[in-house]
Amino acid sequence: MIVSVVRITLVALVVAVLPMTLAATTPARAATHAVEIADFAFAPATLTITVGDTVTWTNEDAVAHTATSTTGVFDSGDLEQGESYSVTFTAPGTYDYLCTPHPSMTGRVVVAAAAATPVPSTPAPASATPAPTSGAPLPDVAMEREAGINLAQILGVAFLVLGAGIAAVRVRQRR
Ligand SMILES: [Cu+2]
Repeated sequence: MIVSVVRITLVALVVAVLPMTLAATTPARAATHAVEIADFAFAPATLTITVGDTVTWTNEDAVAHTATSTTGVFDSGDLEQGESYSVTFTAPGTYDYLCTPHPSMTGRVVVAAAAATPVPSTPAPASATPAPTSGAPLPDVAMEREAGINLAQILGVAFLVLGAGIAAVRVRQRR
């Protein structure tokens, strides 16, 4: 009986602590996003990423293409078939680009601010840097993590109460 109570308590502790550990060890990491240049088009034409992420363009066509920022932020130069070009975006905003030899080929990278590290607020004219409107996924992720930790805490307290109850019953049975 004593052994089984100890076992139940240990299992309860492991079950309660595990979600906390998992929640704590999943930090936001910089990602790399691929844009394919094929059939005279960028795919995806619009890409939404987070500050610190990298975009890699790869030309699949037999003719040379470029990924050239319309505001001079980046320029791949001619990419022959199979060649790639990467840019890491360190500031939020909307980055339009095109292919210099074929200006009808256009694309856009929308860089959203990171959720964990707030970007220093440098107030700029709204017209100069159109702010990305699709910032919804970031708060969702943060809320999920908070919910996970809360659930773990609730579980932990529940198991502690359960353990105390079992101990109290056992003490009574002894008397
Ligand atoms: Cu082109």
